[in-house]
Amino acid sequence: MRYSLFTFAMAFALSAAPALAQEFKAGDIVVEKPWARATPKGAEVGSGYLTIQNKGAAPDRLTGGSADFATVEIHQMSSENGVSQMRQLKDGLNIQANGSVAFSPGGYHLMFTHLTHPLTKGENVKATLNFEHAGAIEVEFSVMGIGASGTGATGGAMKGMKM
Ligand SMILES: [Cu+2]
Repeated sequence: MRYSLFTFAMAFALSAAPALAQEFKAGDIVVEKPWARATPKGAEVGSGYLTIQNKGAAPDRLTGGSADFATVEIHQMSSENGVSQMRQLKDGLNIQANGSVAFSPGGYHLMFTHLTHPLTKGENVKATLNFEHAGAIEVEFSVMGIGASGTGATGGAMKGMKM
């Protein structure tokens, strides 16, 4: 009996973090842990998050992406005078030499517009990211709950609907 609670906690932690596709690489660029939020039925937009690492000695640039389930845009959410706003980064996003950029709710995100179907928790969806130097990288987003704030064990926590 003394291990039962521990076992339960472990099982819960594992179930709260569904199989995550971990790393996708091309050249000096490594894309880690892409995840997306599930979308409510009828929603036309969704959002995706990941971390991009540049292991090279020269800067690179994420210039855009594509997917068969949506149009992929690079967005930045920021807060000015307490008002959240987001804008599309039409010129892409610079990734410093030996640097990394984390996409997360409330900051950088990939915006999936013109969704052809809702994103359902537990599924994986594929997209291609294009880098100026590293080229195209096909990545797979793990779809987390609608209120998910990250890929950790607290992924199901409701933290508002920031994108
Ligand atoms: Cu956006």
